[in-house]
Amino acid sequence: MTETSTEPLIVEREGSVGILQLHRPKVLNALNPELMAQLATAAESFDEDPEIKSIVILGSERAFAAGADIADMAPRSVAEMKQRDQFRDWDRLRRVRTPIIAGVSGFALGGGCELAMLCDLAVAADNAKFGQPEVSIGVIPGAGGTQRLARSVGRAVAMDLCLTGRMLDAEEALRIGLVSRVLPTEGFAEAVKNIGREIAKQAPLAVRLAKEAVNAAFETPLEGGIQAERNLFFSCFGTEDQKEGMQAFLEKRKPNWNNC
Ligand code: CO8
Repeated sequence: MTETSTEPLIVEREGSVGILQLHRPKVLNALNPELMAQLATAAESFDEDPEIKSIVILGSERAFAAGADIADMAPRSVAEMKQRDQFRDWDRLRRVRTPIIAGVSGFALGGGCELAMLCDLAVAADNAKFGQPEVSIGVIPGAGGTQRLARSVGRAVAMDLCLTGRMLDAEEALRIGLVSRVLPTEGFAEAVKNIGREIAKQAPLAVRLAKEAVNAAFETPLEGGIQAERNLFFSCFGTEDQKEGMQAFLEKRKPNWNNC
């Protein structure tokens, strides 16, 4: 394992898994512009690296991220907020093609919850707490929270969370579909990396196409989404991995992936 940077972000790689650890411990990993810029740059560079097949974003045991940095935002005017265009880095992250897994331990509030939802998969430690408490500090979610919550957990729960600002625990997050798994806090980081390793074992190009196809469900009406999935499915038949994967199944052996 090689560490290439420290605060506000620790960037590591373990085999085919790129690991990005939010690291602003004094402020519960509050997301300031510097952290978001580094996160986007590191994720893009993993995305360009053919050896990296999945990316994991982690925080600390106490906090994934307690939201955007309130101290940084507090004095800003409308003009300053627009001028800074912080969402550019969120958009860069959204365009990464490699699957990104959010491993949420502790608080994932406001922008922290939005960051988890921006990832392709979110898994929670049993101590996780999610919420969109922006109304308690006079704003609303700004990094996609209202839209992604409404799409992933439905209007009723999205309204409940965004209007009351209440926190929900890991079990409730699992029940409503905000996360796909709840894992013990003990050994959590390793368990999340294992999910990354599981993804990394699959046919890499097919994984990226599957991500694109599932995302199409969020971005298009059903008819358009079905068409997008069909086109991506057909395109798999132009890859060596499709030939290898199916042949390996028929020959009862493990596949050797070539496409990345
Ligand atoms: N920003 C800056 N500092 C923070 C933040 C934050 N979001 N959250 C916690 N901190 C700091 C605290 O100020 C405190 O600092 P200090 O030790 O210097 O006083 C330290 O972290 C520890 O926090 P607490 O003492 O408050 O710890 P507690 O265990 O008592 O409470 C909580 C933990 C419940 C998480 C509490 O800290 C809290 O409520 N935090 C704020 C949560 C919040 O409101 N988040 C939403 C922010 S707004 C947002 O995310 C909008 C996103 C949209 C756009 C994003 C791009 C611009």
